[in-house]
Amino acid sequence: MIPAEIRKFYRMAEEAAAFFKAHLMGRSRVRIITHVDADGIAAAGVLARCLHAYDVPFHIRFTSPLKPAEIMELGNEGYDLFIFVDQGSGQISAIEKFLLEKGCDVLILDHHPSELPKHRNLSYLNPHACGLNGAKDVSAAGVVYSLVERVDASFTRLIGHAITGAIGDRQEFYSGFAGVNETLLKRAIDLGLLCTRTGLKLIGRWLPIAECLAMSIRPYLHGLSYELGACRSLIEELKIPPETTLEELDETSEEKLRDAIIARMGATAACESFRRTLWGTIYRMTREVVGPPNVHEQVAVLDACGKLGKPQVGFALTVGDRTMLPEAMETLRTYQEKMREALSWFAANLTSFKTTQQMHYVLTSEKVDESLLGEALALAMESGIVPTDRPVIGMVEVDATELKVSARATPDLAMRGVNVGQAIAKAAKTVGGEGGGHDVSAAARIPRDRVKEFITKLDQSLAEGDVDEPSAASTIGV
Ligand SMILES: [Mn+2]
Repeated sequence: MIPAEIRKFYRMAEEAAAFFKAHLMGRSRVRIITHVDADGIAAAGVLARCLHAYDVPFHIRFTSPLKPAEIMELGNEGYDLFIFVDQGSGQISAIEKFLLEKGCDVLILDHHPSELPKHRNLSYLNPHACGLNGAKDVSAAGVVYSLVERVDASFTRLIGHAITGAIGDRQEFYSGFAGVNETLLKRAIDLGLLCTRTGLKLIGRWLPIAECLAMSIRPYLHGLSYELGACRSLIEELKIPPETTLEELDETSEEKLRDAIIARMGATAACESFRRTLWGTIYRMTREVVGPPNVHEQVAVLDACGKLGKPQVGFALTVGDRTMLPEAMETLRTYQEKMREALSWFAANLTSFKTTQQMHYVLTSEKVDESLLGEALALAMESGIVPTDRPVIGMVEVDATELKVSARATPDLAMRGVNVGQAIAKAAKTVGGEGGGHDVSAAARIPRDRVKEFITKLDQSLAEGDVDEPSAASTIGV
């Protein structure tokens, strides 16, 4: 029996699909604004394939959520339909003012929380409008997929991309997937479009094992990541022939290898998130995929493309363009290298972390790229490098006057009422900055000279727990 909230979500998907379909049949020109992360890119890919099938001209922009002035400019462009993907809910007042009131049609396909108004030119699909939680029940890729499969059943073949988006937004939990994601995964498996097995969740399962281990940043394997020699001797000790790949390894040998890795990790291995990040379900797409069929690896490629300012390269893969594959894989390597630098900085500078009642925080060096800070924190937590008993806050200098702040919390903490999005929004506002986000991930920009005040306020806000107002989705990439 499908829960009422999910049925309501699918009913709303029907309505949004009807609104969208009217534009597919006419002569509409479509403008898509999507987020520049794995979920936003995967979602845009699914949407683009649908528009392409109907010969609808469209233009895509990959960006963090638009500012009001940018939305005002959109209003001057001659498009018939504006589609906001993986954003838009938090920008609804500007959308109302600059697009809807001008008579433009707007479709919002998002999973960030917000109250959306009724307007005859507006249609939307958002899990929060159905009593679902956009941080865990469905991502933007799942939202877009749920719409296009109602436009035409032939798009069902794209269902695997919904899981890519969900994993990209870290919606795969110890217990598996929830809500809409769970129903999509089950269907994808039943249809044979996705297959699963249990094993090491590392990327590069098609490489010789030592190389695969040496490139791992998720999890970061202390003493093995970027230590090819150490990886080779580990493989030798286990008497695995050097050219063997993880894909070729039988189940028992893979378990032995897992145990050997864990034995190497010392205290880190006691961290549950480390073990869960290392070992578990691997998803493989069987169709409609260019590049690595392993969904975790696809996510890594899309993330890398997004973070390094090449979302169009990742997007090309999601729409099936093979020519971009070498550049995509090269981008992944560059990204891994930068992230490795950040993670080894965290591992070497644990004493720089300060602990308050409610959180751990650190002012990082310029070695940690501002745009990679949030993800680096998440990886450091998953890898057991930094403690996860309370939210972790990273801060890095953007320029002489501004600090970028990123915050991460585990789903466990969120279940206990921690909401870093709300807390950071409140604290940033107090010091004249700006911020927001989800319960487990958030970001802010604050004036550098008010950092002390910000820390105190953030600690206080986290202690207060749930605040009354819903936090607007951040306008800053979390
Ligand atoms: Mn998303």
